[in-house]
Amino acid sequence: MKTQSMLLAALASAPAALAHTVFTDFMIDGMPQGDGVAIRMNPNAAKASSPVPSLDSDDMACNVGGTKGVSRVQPAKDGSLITFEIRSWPNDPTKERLDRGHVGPCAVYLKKVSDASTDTAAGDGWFKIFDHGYDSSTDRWCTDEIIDNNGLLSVNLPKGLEGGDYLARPEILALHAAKDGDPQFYTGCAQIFVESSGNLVPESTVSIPGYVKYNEPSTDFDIYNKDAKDYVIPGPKVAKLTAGGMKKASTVQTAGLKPEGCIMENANWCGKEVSSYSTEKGCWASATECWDQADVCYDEAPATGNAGCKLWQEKCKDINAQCTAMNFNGPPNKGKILTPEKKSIDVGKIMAVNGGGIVDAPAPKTSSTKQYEAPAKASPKPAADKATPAAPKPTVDESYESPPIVEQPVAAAPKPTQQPTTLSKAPVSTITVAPSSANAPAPTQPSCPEGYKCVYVTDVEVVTETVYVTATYDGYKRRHIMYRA
Ligand SMILES: [Cu+2]
Repeated sequence: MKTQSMLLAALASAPAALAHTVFTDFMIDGMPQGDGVAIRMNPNAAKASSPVPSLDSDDMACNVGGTKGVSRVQPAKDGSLITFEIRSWPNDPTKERLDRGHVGPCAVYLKKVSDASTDTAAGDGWFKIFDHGYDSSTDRWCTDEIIDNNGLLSVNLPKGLEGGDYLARPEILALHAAKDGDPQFYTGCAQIFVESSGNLVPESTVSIPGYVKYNEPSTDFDIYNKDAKDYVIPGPKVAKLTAGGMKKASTVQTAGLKPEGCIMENANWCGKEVSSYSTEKGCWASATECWDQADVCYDEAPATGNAGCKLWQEKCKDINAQCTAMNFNGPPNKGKILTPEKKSIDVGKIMAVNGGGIVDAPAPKTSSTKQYEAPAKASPKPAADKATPAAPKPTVDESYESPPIVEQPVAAAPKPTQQPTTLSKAPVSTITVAPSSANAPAPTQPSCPEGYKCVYVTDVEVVTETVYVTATYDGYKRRHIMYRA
């Protein structure tokens, strides 16, 4: 007993977190919604990238703390492409997305809710729209696909879904410690509003938690001694959809929109213009208004950071400077939107169209080394500024009819002629584009198609790396403004 408690104490004092991962943000049709915007994330920034602590807890639905929603709900179109982003360092997309030692399947679930910002998420109502495990033809797991796609997991919403609020839940299961009773689930939820006049609903749903348990073939699989091609993905099959929902002419989002007058965003926080002033007293009062909002911004900043708060702080400093210079006519740049403009990005490989599995899109041969460009939200001048949008914004081809959704994922793969234009328009790379960290090709490998760079990963290596995650304000010190009466 003593030994055990000593061990526990040692564990408790061990360095904070391993390099796991977390869903930090998402894109709709390639457009970044902003770090932490409309995303349910573990509110404990120091543990944000940890796997869900227990498969039996409500944390399985939308991650730790995920029974509580955030204020924003982002509009998506019928059949929109939703791209989830993972990061090992939640506030730094330039770093590793997921340690290569994490191998396993991934999936995306949806739940129709009446209010995505208040729904408690846990419980029945979830249905799967995509999953992918191991592909023996390429010897790659879903995690390999995500890692090699810059941490992006893209799936199309099934076309014709009943419109309204949904929680969209990506899931990664890392199996490296599954045989030791530690299947590591990574999840989170995006709060979306689907603008659709469709009436498709799932034929059946499952409860989360409950849909997967410990000591099942999917969660205690020994990746080191078993053949990966025998692996069975956890949870239900991709849901069959059936007509049966409320057919409405058109659904209009009424809640969760960006608040009026939001001139600066940091995750779900919004800065609003301060009161106009023309006197010394008014100037300092408005400065206080500004700093008070900054306080809230920093307090509410999720693990993705406080870049927006820092920009907001500059505004407050400008007001201070005005007051000090006895220029009592402001605020400066009144009403100017300070949120850096969001630009659509190339999301790379589209993982699934209506549950069809990884889509081998015909990549244009010229697009071989398209590198992901970080949204650079913290900087007012994104690196991609000069260019016309890096990727043509994927558009939904109205003539495309989604293939019938059937239980067998292979059968659901759309025929080449039926592929939606999202696949052919965007410069999608199917074959791995070598990231700088890629391993050298192993000696005996299948040949690489002409015009592509191929990277073969044959060894699964568990790398345990210790990193320190801190939730400090990063240089920010609370500013107390002397009110000069
Ligand atoms: Cu991990």
